Amino acid sequence: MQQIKSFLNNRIEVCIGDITTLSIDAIVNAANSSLLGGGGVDGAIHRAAGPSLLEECRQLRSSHYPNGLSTGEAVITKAGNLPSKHVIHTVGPIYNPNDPAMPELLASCYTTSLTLAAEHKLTVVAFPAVSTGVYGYPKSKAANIASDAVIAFLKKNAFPQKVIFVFFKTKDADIFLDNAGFPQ
Ligand code: AR6
Repeated sequence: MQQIKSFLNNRIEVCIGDITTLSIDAIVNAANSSLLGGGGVDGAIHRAAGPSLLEECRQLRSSHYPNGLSTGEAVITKAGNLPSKHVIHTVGPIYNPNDPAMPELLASCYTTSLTLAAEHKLTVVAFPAVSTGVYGYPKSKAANIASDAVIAFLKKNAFPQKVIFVFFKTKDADIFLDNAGFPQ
């Protein structure tokens, strides 16, 4: 994992690498409402975590979310064989430029994930760029929404102490930094 920038007295880091390799309190999964896995970062997380994560997700579906997890919501599980202690699964919006609810739904992914982290007193949490892959959210717009949501949350809450934005590709990290609302 390569750290390229930090902000807000080191409470925010921007890194390039594979989120599944992080030994921290929680990594966030850009899941779908089924919670039963998929491609992209979701596929990578389930592959690295092994079958116990899928089993816990199956149980959550039958106990709490028979119709799936709604867009903008988040749920926390253990992390199976991953080096991280927990996975926070959130469902980003599938991008639709004509739907005015998009920014609010994407911001909600970050805020509900961070609320769970705070409730569990987690110190370090990492996010992938939710919705910006298969779900097609423009990376520049998503950068602005994600950074604003995280800054607002951290200013109001002591936990988590640190949030890491993780990008798989250097170019995505550059787009993020160009469009994020971090104080320079
Ligand atoms: N570490 C960090 N970032 C990653 C990794 C990784 N190992 N792998 C991919 N990314 P996506 P979405 C980046 O498509 O748009 C799945 O099928 C990737 O480069 O994973 O929210 C789910 O099951 C991109 O920037 O998530 C859903 O059906 C970002 O993660 C759907 O895709 C998000 O891309 C969710 O789509």
